[in-house]
Amino acid sequence: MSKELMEKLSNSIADGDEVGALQFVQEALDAGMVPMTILDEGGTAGMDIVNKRYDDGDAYLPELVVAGDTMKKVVDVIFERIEADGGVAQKRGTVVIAQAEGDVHDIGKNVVTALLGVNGFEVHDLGIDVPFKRIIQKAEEVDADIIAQSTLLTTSLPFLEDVVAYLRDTGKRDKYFYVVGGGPVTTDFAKRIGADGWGRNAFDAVELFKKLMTMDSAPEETIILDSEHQG
Ligand code: B12
Repeated sequence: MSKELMEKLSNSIADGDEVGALQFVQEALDAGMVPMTILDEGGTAGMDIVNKRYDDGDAYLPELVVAGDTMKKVVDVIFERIEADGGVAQKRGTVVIAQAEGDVHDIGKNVVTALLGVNGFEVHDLGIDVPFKRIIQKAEEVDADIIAQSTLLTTSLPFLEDVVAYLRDTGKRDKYFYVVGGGPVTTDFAKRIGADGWGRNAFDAVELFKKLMTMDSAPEETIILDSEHQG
Protein backbone atom coordinates (compact mmCIF):
# COMPACT_ATOMS: atom_id res chain seq x y z
CA MET A 1 0.00 0.00 0.00
CA SER A 2 2.69 2.45 0.99
CA LYS A 3 4.74 1.46 -2.06
CA GLU A 4 1.79 2.24 -4.29
CA LEU A 5 1.26 5.57 -2.51
CA MET A 6 4.94 6.47 -2.91
CA GLU A 7 4.70 5.69 -6.63
CA LYS A 8 1.71 8.00 -6.92
CA LEU A 9 3.61 10.70 -5.04
CA SER A 10 6.78 10.41 -7.12
CA ASN A 11 4.80 10.43 -10.36
CA SER A 12 2.82 13.51 -9.37
CA ILE A 13 6.04 15.32 -8.42
CA ALA A 14 7.60 14.35 -11.75
CA ASP A 15 4.46 15.61 -13.53
CA GLY A 16 4.47 18.84 -11.53
CA ASP A 17 0.99 18.04 -10.20
CA GLU A 18 1.08 19.98 -6.95
CA VAL A 19 -2.50 19.21 -5.90
CA GLY A 20 -1.99 15.47 -6.33
CA ALA A 21 1.45 15.50 -4.69
CA LEU A 22 0.20 17.32 -1.58
CA GLN A 23 -2.78 14.99 -1.34
CA PHE A 24 -0.55 11.88 -1.46
CA VAL A 25 1.87 13.33 1.11
CA GLN A 26 -1.07 13.94 3.44
CA GLU A 27 -2.38 10.40 2.89
CA ALA A 28 1.06 8.99 3.67
CA LEU A 29 1.40 11.09 6.83
CA ASP A 30 -2.12 10.12 7.92
CA ALA A 31 -1.20 6.46 7.36
CA GLY A 32 1.67 6.94 9.84
CA MET A 33 4.58 6.78 7.41
CA VAL A 34 7.84 8.30 8.68
CA PRO A 35 8.14 11.80 7.14
CA MET A 36 11.75 11.38 5.96
CA THR A 37 10.87 8.04 4.35
CA ILE A 38 8.13 9.81 2.39
CA LEU A 39 10.64 12.44 1.30
CA ASP A 40 13.12 9.84 0.16
CA GLU A 41 10.86 7.21 -1.41
CA GLY A 42 8.30 9.60 -2.85
CA GLY A 43 10.11 12.92 -3.22
CA THR A 44 13.66 12.19 -4.32
CA ALA A 45 12.35 9.31 -6.44
CA GLY A 46 10.09 11.82 -8.23
CA MET A 47 13.09 14.02 -9.06
CA ASP A 48 14.86 10.97 -10.48
CA ILE A 49 11.86 10.20 -12.71
CA VAL A 50 11.77 13.70 -14.21
CA ASN A 51 15.55 13.62 -14.56
CA LYS A 52 15.32 10.41 -16.58
CA ARG A 53 12.69 12.00 -18.82
CA TYR A 54 15.03 14.98 -19.26
CA ASP A 55 17.99 12.74 -20.07
CA ASP A 56 15.88 10.77 -22.57
CA GLY A 57 14.65 13.94 -24.27
CA ASP A 58 11.06 13.38 -23.06
CA ALA A 59 11.09 16.48 -20.82
CA TYR A 60 12.72 19.89 -21.02
CA LEU A 61 13.79 22.58 -18.54
CA PRO A 62 10.26 23.92 -17.88
CA GLU A 63 9.19 20.44 -16.74
CA LEU A 64 12.22 20.28 -14.43
CA VAL A 65 11.32 23.69 -12.99
CA VAL A 66 7.70 22.72 -12.33
CA ALA A 67 8.74 19.38 -10.81
CA GLY A 68 11.29 21.24 -8.65
CA ASP A 69 8.64 23.68 -7.43
CA THR A 70 6.31 20.81 -6.57
CA MET A 71 9.11 19.05 -4.68
CA LYS A 72 9.74 22.23 -2.67
CA LYS A 73 6.09 22.28 -1.53
CA VAL A 74 6.38 18.63 -0.53
CA VAL A 75 9.59 19.37 1.43
CA ASP A 76 7.81 22.23 3.26
CA VAL A 77 4.88 20.03 4.33
CA ILE A 78 7.19 17.27 5.50
CA PHE A 79 9.33 19.57 7.62
CA GLU A 80 6.28 21.27 9.11
CA ARG A 81 5.24 17.82 10.31
CA ILE A 82 8.71 16.93 11.62
CA GLU A 83 8.84 20.19 13.57
CA ALA A 84 5.32 19.67 14.93
CA ASP A 85 6.27 16.14 16.05
CA GLY A 86 9.07 17.11 18.37
CA GLY A 87 10.95 20.03 19.76
CA VAL A 88 14.52 20.75 18.89
CA ALA A 89 17.09 19.28 21.22
CA GLN A 90 19.86 21.35 22.75
CA LYS A 91 21.89 23.43 20.31
CA ARG A 92 24.49 21.21 18.74
CA GLY A 93 26.52 23.70 16.76
CA THR A 94 26.47 26.52 14.24
CA VAL A 95 26.55 25.85 10.51
CA VAL A 96 26.93 28.08 7.47
CA ILE A 97 25.68 26.35 4.32
CA ALA A 98 25.50 27.52 0.71
CA GLN A 99 25.08 26.34 -2.83
CA ALA A 100 28.32 26.89 -4.71
CA GLU A 101 28.86 29.80 -7.05
CA GLY A 102 27.20 29.29 -10.45
CA ASP A 103 24.71 26.76 -9.11
CA VAL A 104 21.00 27.51 -8.67
CA HIS A 105 19.88 24.02 -7.58
CA ASP A 106 18.68 24.22 -4.00
CA ILE A 107 16.24 21.42 -3.22
CA GLY A 108 18.85 19.04 -1.79
CA LYS A 109 20.60 21.78 0.17
CA ASN A 110 17.25 22.88 1.59
CA VAL A 111 16.54 19.33 2.75
CA VAL A 112 19.94 19.16 4.44
CA THR A 113 19.36 22.59 6.03
CA ALA A 114 15.91 21.65 7.32
CA LEU A 115 17.04 18.30 8.74
CA LEU A 116 20.01 19.92 10.49
CA GLY A 117 17.61 22.51 11.92
CA VAL A 118 15.26 19.94 13.43
CA ASN A 119 18.29 18.16 14.86
CA GLY A 120 19.34 21.16 16.91
CA PHE A 121 21.85 22.92 14.64
CA GLU A 122 21.70 26.68 14.16
CA VAL A 123 21.87 26.90 10.38
CA HIS A 124 22.66 30.01 8.35
CA ASP A 125 21.63 29.18 4.80
CA LEU A 126 23.07 31.67 2.29
CA GLY A 127 21.04 30.28 -0.61
CA ILE A 128 22.15 29.67 -4.18
CA ASP A 129 25.03 30.82 -6.37
CA VAL A 130 27.11 32.04 -3.44
CA PRO A 131 30.68 33.29 -3.99
CA PHE A 132 33.03 31.40 -1.69
CA LYS A 133 34.37 34.51 0.07
CA ARG A 134 30.85 35.41 1.21
CA ILE A 135 30.52 31.98 2.81
CA ILE A 136 33.72 32.53 4.78
CA GLN A 137 32.66 36.06 5.74
CA LYS A 138 29.40 34.72 7.15
CA ALA A 139 31.23 31.96 9.02
CA GLU A 140 33.41 34.62 10.66
CA GLU A 141 30.39 36.77 11.47
CA VAL A 142 28.38 34.03 13.23
CA ASP A 143 31.44 32.21 14.62
CA ALA A 144 30.43 29.01 12.82
CA ASP A 145 31.65 25.55 13.77
CA ILE A 146 31.01 24.04 10.34
CA ILE A 147 31.05 25.40 6.79
CA ALA A 148 29.04 23.24 4.39
CA GLN A 149 28.90 23.57 0.64
CA SER A 150 26.67 21.83 -1.85
CA THR A 151 26.77 21.61 -5.60
CA LEU A 152 25.02 19.62 -8.28
CA LEU A 153 27.08 21.09 -11.10
CA THR A 154 30.43 19.73 -12.20
CA THR A 155 31.34 23.22 -13.39
CA SER A 156 31.01 24.58 -9.83
CA LEU A 157 33.38 22.03 -8.25
CA PRO A 158 36.40 24.40 -8.42
CA PHE A 159 34.61 26.79 -6.06
CA LEU A 160 34.64 24.10 -3.37
CA GLU A 161 38.37 23.79 -3.73
CA ASP A 162 38.65 27.58 -3.43
CA VAL A 163 37.17 27.55 0.07
CA VAL A 164 39.80 25.17 1.41
CA ALA A 165 42.62 27.00 -0.37
CA TYR A 166 41.45 30.39 0.90
CA LEU A 167 41.06 29.16 4.48
CA ARG A 168 44.53 27.62 4.34
CA ASP A 169 46.13 30.71 2.80
CA THR A 170 44.58 33.00 5.41
CA GLY A 171 45.56 30.75 8.34
CA LYS A 172 41.92 29.96 9.17
CA ARG A 173 41.70 26.33 8.08
CA ASP A 174 41.69 25.04 11.68
CA LYS A 175 38.86 27.35 12.75
CA TYR A 176 36.13 25.46 10.90
CA PHE A 177 35.17 21.98 9.91
CA TYR A 178 34.52 21.98 6.17
CA VAL A 179 32.08 19.52 4.61
CA VAL A 180 30.79 18.97 1.10
CA GLY A 181 28.02 17.12 -0.72
CA GLY A 182 25.82 16.97 -3.81
CA GLY A 183 25.69 14.88 -7.00
CA PRO A 184 29.07 15.41 -8.71
CA VAL A 185 31.03 15.76 -5.44
CA THR A 186 32.69 12.34 -5.25
CA THR A 187 34.37 10.95 -2.17
CA ASP A 188 37.69 11.09 -4.04
CA PHE A 189 37.14 14.76 -4.77
CA ALA A 190 36.30 15.49 -1.13
CA LYS A 191 39.47 13.69 -0.02
CA ARG A 192 41.62 15.38 -2.63
CA ILE A 193 40.61 18.90 -1.63
CA GLY A 194 41.05 18.05 2.05
CA ALA A 195 37.42 18.39 3.18
CA ASP A 196 36.73 17.16 6.71
CA GLY A 197 33.59 15.32 5.70
CA TRP A 198 31.35 14.09 2.90
CA GLY A 199 27.78 12.83 3.19
CA ARG A 200 25.65 11.00 0.63
CA ASN A 201 22.30 12.41 1.75
CA ALA A 202 20.64 14.55 4.40
CA PHE A 203 20.61 11.72 6.98
CA ASP A 204 24.32 11.20 6.49
CA ALA A 205 24.85 14.95 6.72
CA VAL A 206 23.22 15.06 10.16
CA GLU A 207 25.25 12.09 11.43
CA LEU A 208 28.42 13.61 9.98
CA PHE A 209 27.81 17.00 11.57
CA LYS A 210 27.02 15.41 14.94
CA LYS A 211 30.22 13.40 14.74
CA LEU A 212 32.33 16.43 13.89
CA MET A 213 30.88 18.32 16.86
CA THR A 214 32.34 15.65 19.17
CA MET A 215 35.85 16.30 17.80
CA ASP A 216 38.30 18.87 19.15
CA SER A 217 40.20 19.24 15.90
CA ALA A 218 39.94 18.31 12.23
CA PRO A 219 39.95 14.56 11.48
CA GLU A 220 43.13 13.23 9.91
CA GLU A 221 41.17 11.84 6.99
CA THR A 222 37.93 12.96 5.34
CA ILE A 223 35.02 11.30 7.14
CA ILE A 224 32.77 9.59 4.59
CA LEU A 225 29.18 8.80 5.56
CA ASP A 226 27.23 6.85 2.99
CA SER A 227 24.15 5.10 4.35
CA GLU A 228 23.15 3.98 0.86
CA HIS A 229 26.33 2.00 0.24
CA GLN A 230 27.38 0.52 3.54
CA GLY A 231 29.83 -2.35 3.91
C1 B12 B 1 15.43 19.84 -10.42
C2 B12 B 1 16.66 20.04 -11.27
C3 B12 B 1 16.86 21.32 -11.79
C4 B12 B 1 15.99 22.53 -11.42
C5 B12 B 1 16.45 23.03 -10.04
C6 B12 B 1 15.31 23.54 -9.19
C7 B12 B 1 15.80 23.87 -7.80
N1 B12 B 1 15.22 24.89 -7.23
O1 B12 B 1 16.69 23.22 -7.23
C8 B12 B 1 16.33 23.53 -12.57
C9 B12 B 1 15.34 23.34 -13.70
C10 B12 B 1 16.36 25.00 -12.20
C11 B12 B 1 17.67 22.98 -13.05
C12 B12 B 1 18.54 23.74 -13.80
C13 B12 B 1 19.72 23.22 -14.35
N2 B12 B 1 20.16 21.96 -14.28
CO1 B12 B 1 19.38 20.65 -13.12
N3 B12 B 1 18.62 19.17 -12.30
C14 B12 B 1 17.57 18.97 -11.52
C15 B12 B 1 17.43 17.48 -11.11
C16 B12 B 1 16.42 16.80 -12.04
C17 B12 B 1 17.01 17.18 -9.67
C18 B12 B 1 17.88 17.79 -8.56
C19 B12 B 1 17.19 17.58 -7.22
O2 B12 B 1 16.51 18.46 -6.73
N4 B12 B 1 17.31 16.35 -6.64
C20 B12 B 1 16.63 15.97 -5.38
C21 B12 B 1 17.46 16.37 -4.16
C22 B12 B 1 16.69 16.01 -2.87
O3 B12 B 1 18.66 15.62 -4.18
P1 B12 B 1 20.13 16.27 -4.22
O4 B12 B 1 20.08 17.64 -4.76
O5 B12 B 1 21.06 15.29 -4.82
O6 B12 B 1 20.52 16.44 -2.66
C23 B12 B 1 20.77 15.34 -1.78
C24 B12 B 1 22.25 14.88 -1.75
O7 B12 B 1 22.98 15.24 -2.89
C25 B12 B 1 22.80 15.46 -0.48
N5 B12 B 1 23.39 16.78 -0.46
C26 B12 B 1 23.12 17.86 -1.24
N6 B12 B 1 23.85 18.92 -0.85
C27 B12 B 1 24.60 18.54 0.20
C28 B12 B 1 25.52 19.23 0.98
C29 B12 B 1 26.18 18.57 2.01
C30 B12 B 1 27.17 19.33 2.83
C31 B12 B 1 25.93 17.19 2.25
C32 B12 B 1 26.66 16.49 3.32
C33 B12 B 1 25.00 16.50 1.47
C34 B12 B 1 24.33 17.17 0.46
O8 B12 B 1 21.66 15.49 0.38
C35 B12 B 1 20.51 15.88 -0.38
C36 B12 B 1 19.25 15.36 0.28
O9 B12 B 1 19.30 13.97 0.51
C37 B12 B 1 18.91 16.97 -11.35
C38 B12 B 1 19.07 15.47 -11.63
C39 B12 B 1 19.14 14.68 -10.35
N7 B12 B 1 18.40 13.59 -10.29
O10 B12 B 1 19.86 15.03 -9.43
C40 B12 B 1 19.34 17.86 -12.52
C41 B12 B 1 20.85 18.19 -12.74
C42 B12 B 1 21.53 18.41 -11.40
N8 B12 B 1 20.82 19.44 -13.49
C43 B12 B 1 21.75 19.48 -14.38
C44 B12 B 1 21.95 20.58 -15.26
C45 B12 B 1 23.02 20.39 -16.34
C46 B12 B 1 21.21 21.76 -15.15
C47 B12 B 1 21.35 23.03 -16.01
C48 B12 B 1 22.79 23.44 -16.35
C49 B12 B 1 20.50 22.79 -17.28
C50 B12 B 1 20.61 23.88 -18.36
N9 B12 B 1 21.02 23.42 -19.51
O11 B12 B 1 20.34 25.04 -18.10
C51 B12 B 1 20.65 24.08 -15.13
C52 B12 B 1 21.64 24.70 -14.11
C53 B12 B 1 21.45 26.13 -13.88
C54 B12 B 1 22.45 26.60 -12.82
N10 B12 B 1 23.21 27.62 -13.15
O12 B12 B 1 22.52 26.05 -11.74
C55 B12 B 1 22.61 18.24 -14.38
C56 B12 B 1 23.98 18.50 -13.72
C57 B12 B 1 25.11 17.74 -14.42
C58 B12 B 1 26.42 18.05 -13.78
N11 B12 B 1 26.97 17.08 -13.05
O13 B12 B 1 26.97 19.11 -13.92
C59 B12 B 1 21.69 17.23 -13.69
C60 B12 B 1 22.42 16.08 -12.91
C61 B12 B 1 20.75 16.62 -14.77
C62 B12 B 1 21.51 15.74 -15.76
N12 B12 B 1 21.35 14.44 -15.67
O14 B12 B 1 22.22 16.21 -16.60
N13 B12 B 1 17.86 21.73 -12.66
